[in-house]
This record gives sequence, structure tokens and C-alpha cells, in this order.
Amino acid sequence: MNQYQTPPIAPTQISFDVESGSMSPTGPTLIRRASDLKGCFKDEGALAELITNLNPEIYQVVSSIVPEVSRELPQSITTIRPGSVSGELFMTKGHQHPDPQGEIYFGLAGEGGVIMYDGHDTKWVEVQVGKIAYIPPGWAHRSINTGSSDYKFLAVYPGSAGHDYQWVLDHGMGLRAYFENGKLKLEDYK
Ligand code: PAN
Ligand code: ZN
Repeated sequence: MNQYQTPPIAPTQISFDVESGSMSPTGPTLIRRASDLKGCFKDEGALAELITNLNPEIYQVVSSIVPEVSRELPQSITTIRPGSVSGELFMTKGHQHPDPQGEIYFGLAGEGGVIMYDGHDTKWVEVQVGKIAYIPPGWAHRSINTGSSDYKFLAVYPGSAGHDYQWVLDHGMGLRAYFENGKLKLEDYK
């Protein structure tokens, strides 16, 4: 054991399966349904209707065994289902890292991207298969499925970064992503 291992994670191989969006050995899995995304979509009435009717899964996050603790480098695969609420594309809740540190997203399958917002400027970065989106420290981030199949990406982030969801509810994301006339349309948040 060396001085930095708290708790010790042995050097290890982690497999990821793009088809199922899973990792092995696997850590915690989180499923977020429509009811978990209150406050995210502009059309709150349409979201409420979706919750009453089906409350479908919007996305899931499968984590590896590497824990979210200081000096470790956890990873997770997010799978966002295709769909929209009144044209606003299915998305993750989005968060800010309270301990501002960089993060990378590797595109694994489908079509999507990430809205980043630092409280002043907002950026849209596509995340295709074979591309990496770099999220700098201090930029809140929210992922969007812009296609008609599952959109999957692998996230790698510092274990001490933390996740602040309230920041996005309080500040917004600068942009909203819609599917209109067969293509992606980004609009001011409002
Ligand atoms: C990602 C996200 C994941 C789900 O692993 O946590 O895509 O998005 P929300 O956390 O906003 O629900 C990441 O950015 N981790 O830091
Ligand atoms: Zn993050």
C-alpha cells in the first residue's frame, strides 16, 4: 500500500460494454425517471403529464467500482434515452462540481452533446463516437440526446469533485436544446 491510497484500490482492469452501457466489475447504478427531472424542462405541464402517464426512464448512470473520494478517478457510463418533452430533448439534470475540477466525456454510441455554462458564457459541444468533450473546472454541464437511439458516453472525473444539482436549478444552463423541423435547435434558457 502506498501513502495515497485511502481506501486502497488495487491496479485493475475494468471492462465496459457499449451495447448494454454496463461496466464490470460494476459499482452503483442510478436510474433517473421523468419525476426526477422536475425543474429541468421548460414545459412543466407536459413533464407533469409524462410523469402521470408513464414516468419513463430518461437516463441511467452505471458507475465503476472506483469510489468518489479524493485522489481517486471514478468513471461512469451514462445512457440517455431518445425523446423530448414538448420538443425539448431528453437531458441529464446537470450539475456543477463544488470543488471545481476538469472532467472528460468520451462518446460511445448514438448522438448527443453537452451544454456547459459558467454562469456567464454558455457552450454546446457535440460528443460523437471517437470524440472527447472536455469540461473545464467551473463549467456546469448537462448532457442531451440529440438522436433517435440511446446516446451513451463514458465520464471520467476527479473523486473529490462532488455534484451540486441545486446550482443548475438556481442559475439555469444558458441554453435549451430542442428538436425542431428535423434538426437540433439551441435556444436561450429564459
Ligand atoms: C456524469 C453525470 C451523469 C449524469 O457522470 O453525473 O452523466 O448526469 P447528472 O449527474 O447531471 O444527473 C458527470 O458529469 N459526473 O461528474
Ligand atoms: Zn460532472
